[in-house]
Amino acid sequence: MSTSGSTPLGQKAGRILSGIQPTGNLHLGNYLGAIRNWVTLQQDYECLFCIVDMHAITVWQDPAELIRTTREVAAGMIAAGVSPVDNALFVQSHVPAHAQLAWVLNCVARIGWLNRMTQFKDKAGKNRENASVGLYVYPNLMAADILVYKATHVPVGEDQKQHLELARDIAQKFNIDFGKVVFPLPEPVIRGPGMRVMSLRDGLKKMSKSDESDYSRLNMTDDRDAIALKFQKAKSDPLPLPTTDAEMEGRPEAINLINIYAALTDKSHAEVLADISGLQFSAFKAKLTEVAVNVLGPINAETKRLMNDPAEIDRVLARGAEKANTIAAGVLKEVYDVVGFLPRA
Ligand code: AQP
Repeated sequence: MSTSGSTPLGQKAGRILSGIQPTGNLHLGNYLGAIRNWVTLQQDYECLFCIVDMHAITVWQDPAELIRTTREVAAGMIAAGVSPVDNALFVQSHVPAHAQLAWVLNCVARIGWLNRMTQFKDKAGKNRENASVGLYVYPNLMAADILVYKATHVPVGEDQKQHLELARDIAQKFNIDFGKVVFPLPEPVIRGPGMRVMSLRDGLKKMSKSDESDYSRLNMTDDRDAIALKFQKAKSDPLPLPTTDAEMEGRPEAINLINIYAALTDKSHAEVLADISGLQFSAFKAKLTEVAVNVLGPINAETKRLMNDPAEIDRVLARGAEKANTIAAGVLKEVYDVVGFLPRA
């Protein structure tokens, strides 16, 4: 939790908001696709990292489990290098202004805009009529998460680009409707490889906390045996390992394992293909296990250590919420004034 190496606040490149759902155990996809980049971004940006429990309940969550995973996500982020001292690390429901601004934004966003959101269509599936209203307006809450801090930058993966576009549209409409530039238009920020980690059971599906099969993902709390077993069982194909990019075509499972190896070792595809040339899948999977254990082992140990003291995690999150609330309450007040809500006497 040292502050050394980071840029002093006044000279930061901007303000970042990013979030993660406590819908289950953190997994390798969350780490390589998001958290690892946050650790880099925190050096140059003022960062607010939010554990978005209000987003999580847009689909059913067991209440006791939600409390456990909220703490565990916080512990995992800290163990992976996110500083709760330099940044605000907090729980979304601890800062009421998210929900309060979301209501105002519900009245700014248009139904037609939400109807175009592909993630709602994917998540609601065929049973659309039975999806929660919260799932439908999720993008408006996400816009509120960002705009309540006047964040200038948002790290986004491919799947969140459309939601960030919507947040920009809502910000712009609000500024125009009320004739005042209240919100800056948040920009996407992409650092690092920005990779998408796929399921270990299906190379065409993303690795996900809510996948029914635990064998589909590497949890950040998995020990060496679990990691080895999951890679052993990971789907591959009957062909020899590819030796060129061309040979990877049409082989999603092989590509996924090679991408994971490249990301964990910070190597290029060409370097990885040279490293694994001539190996059987089984030998490659043993190598993968070693590199994954090297990266995840220390994070796993630190997460467990932090989880032994839940009261300390709660204190850290309370301090984060205090920092976040100081900014959010000011922005909400400005919004309420602009909208014409009578100030409380
Ligand atoms: N498989 C992935 N590869 C790369 N990045 C990923 N992220 C998630 N899965 C992968 C990134 O992690 C950040 C936090 O994600 P999230 O928890 O807010 O939501 P999600 O993307 O919906 O993650 P999950 O695991 O798939 O959760 P569930 O199963 O609950 O929907 C985001 O930056 C995300 O891009």
